[in-house]
Amino acid sequence: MVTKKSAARTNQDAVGQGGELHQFGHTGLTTNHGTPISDNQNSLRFGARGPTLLEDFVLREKIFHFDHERIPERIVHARGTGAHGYFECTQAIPELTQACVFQKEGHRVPVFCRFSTVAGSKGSKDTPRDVRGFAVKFYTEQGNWDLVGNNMPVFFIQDAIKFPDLVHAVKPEADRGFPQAASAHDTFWDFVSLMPESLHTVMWLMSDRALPRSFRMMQGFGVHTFRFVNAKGKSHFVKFHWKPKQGLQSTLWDEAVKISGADSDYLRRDLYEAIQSGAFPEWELGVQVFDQEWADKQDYDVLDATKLIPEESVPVKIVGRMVLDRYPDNFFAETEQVAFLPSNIIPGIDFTDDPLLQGRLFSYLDTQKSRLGTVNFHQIPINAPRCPFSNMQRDGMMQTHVPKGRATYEPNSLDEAGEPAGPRAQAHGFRSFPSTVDDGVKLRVRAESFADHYSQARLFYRSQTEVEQEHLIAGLVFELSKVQLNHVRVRVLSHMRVIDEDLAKRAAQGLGLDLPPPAKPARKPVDMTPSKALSILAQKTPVAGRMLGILVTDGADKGLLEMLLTGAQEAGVAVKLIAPQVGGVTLSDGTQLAADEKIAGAPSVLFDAVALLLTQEQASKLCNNKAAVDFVADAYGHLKAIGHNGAAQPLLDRAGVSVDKGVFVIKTGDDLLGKVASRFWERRHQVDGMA
Ligand code: HDD
Repeated sequence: MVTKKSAARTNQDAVGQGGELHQFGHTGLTTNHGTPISDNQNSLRFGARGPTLLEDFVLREKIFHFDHERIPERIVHARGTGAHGYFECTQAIPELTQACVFQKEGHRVPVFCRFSTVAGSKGSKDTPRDVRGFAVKFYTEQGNWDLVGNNMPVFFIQDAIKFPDLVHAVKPEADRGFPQAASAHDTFWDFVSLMPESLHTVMWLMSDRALPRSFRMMQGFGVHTFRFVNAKGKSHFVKFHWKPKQGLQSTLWDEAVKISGADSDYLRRDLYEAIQSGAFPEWELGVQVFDQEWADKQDYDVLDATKLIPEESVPVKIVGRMVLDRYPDNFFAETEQVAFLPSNIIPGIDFTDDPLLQGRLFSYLDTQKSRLGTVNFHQIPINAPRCPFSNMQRDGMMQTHVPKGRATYEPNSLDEAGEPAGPRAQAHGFRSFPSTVDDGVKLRVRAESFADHYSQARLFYRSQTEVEQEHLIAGLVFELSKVQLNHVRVRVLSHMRVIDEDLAKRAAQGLGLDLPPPAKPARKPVDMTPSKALSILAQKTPVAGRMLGILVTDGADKGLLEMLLTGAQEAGVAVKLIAPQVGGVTLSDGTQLAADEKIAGAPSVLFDAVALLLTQEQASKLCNNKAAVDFVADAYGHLKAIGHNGAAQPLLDRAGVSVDKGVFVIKTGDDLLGKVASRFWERRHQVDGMA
């Protein structure tokens, strides 16, 4: 439906910045060229049952535009979702950087943030085992700064020249076109096992980090080492970290598999619903700052993107916060057309010689031309800077600016004749940091300081809790069981032996294979001190932002339900009511209550914890409802809190639930709400295979 508002906006956008706008007040349906349309239901034909006429410009324009609605999807990170918000400086750091966003506490700039999976195509699911993209565009007064990161602090390769190989290896296999959005196949494991530099990131990929419960509950990392440069020209190295206020949380593998069947849009819906309900997700921005002297003392090279800097070695200093408070008005115009460029940088921040970063500086600009079709993609509203911008670049497809005058070159002296001379370079403009290079020899080589591929893979594994190690090994065993080439499995195991002998042994056991001899590392790994910051389960996680599923039937106790609803609201926990039918139920006092979902459409994998408010009669009836039995059995199997009203016991029995700390009769709202973010790990021994 075309509303007055959207019609007016179409006119405005068609003219764009700098153009003249002549509004004649169209408010109804028109063609793209403004001709009013009288009939949008019927094409123009000769007689009521006769042929359609070529003359029908309304039909032809409509179909022509429709035929071209799709643009090439991103080669990686095709499936994503985004939101608008703001970044606020909470700790000014002018001594470190002159970047305008960090000069004054309380200073805010708008941002657009896009989260994504990496390997899957645009129509794939939200919850595969995968790295997640975490890209933020800051619209600053000094131009756009894009921090194009991931939810893992390290990357698979050290040099951008290997990126096409990595992506080809993980994407669906070339001859058969599958598997979609999955690393569990021959070509991926073949490649990574031949490229030991990938092993550290492979550990992250096998861990719970690759199965985030929500985009709102994952960290973000700039990955590379960047530079801060202050007003005096002094430089420090910096790594960027996003830390979610919502805490960290992942799904279990069995849960992720079932979520992808129940709701392939799970993560994007989660973000949408949170923002629409006013529960705006928030992250702190932290920086790890260090200098060359410190960098020179490390066993690893800070320019190597397969390495992280443990927070215990260089603490993360919090300097700002990002709040996402507005979902886009239009998915295509904003989320799809947003173009992130690591080369979008502002004075006060600079690149380093990290060879992966250097390659990215080329790739993103290039890809936007192929995706968005024009060198003028920066004029699309979501990409345009919010500060004035002006230069001598001209023309090109889809030019929407209408610059005036003759000043299309520089230098010029047109001003001496009273004509506009156009923009000039600015004294305070961006200046690259005058870094020195090691030597002047032109070579295709990898620095010796990039040679250790195992120490940090070991650090990561050993920094995980026991439960997380179990998950990592299960992930590895699952993926290698999907690999069909035995020599590839064996090669992976040989690397695991170098990373950690116990890890290798348990993986080999899971696969039913003998342990091969260990791989021969180019450089002997060192034992680094385990880092708590690398574990998800070692962190505290709040209940606010979680989702409780309440299963209700006719006759459910209204008082108990109200207590839960009030408690949830106070705790910032979202609630969905699930009933045998979406039309709802009649509560104990006769009140009619509409449901959000029918049981079969809302399995418990979609919730962090569940409550069962049933009458005994209804509970017995639900014992014959497979979706209801699975609802309870899965919540139990996925180690979630199950609060119930006692009368639900027949259904609990039918689902094979035994009482433990996480299965209880609700007496106060806090009984359950305090446990919404918890998993009852000790239960995993009872439900082997699901957790
Ligand atoms: Fe990349 C997209 C993150 C290495 C080439 N990348 C893309 C996106 C994210 C990242 C989050 C999606 C942006 C969006 O939401 O639109 N990429 C990373 C990180 C890397 C990395 C954290 C390593 C530290 N990427 C990387 C390399 C290359 C690329 C080494 C090429 C040499 N990446 C691309 C790309 C994409 C992209 C092909 C696809 C769509 C796009 O750029 O806009 O150019």
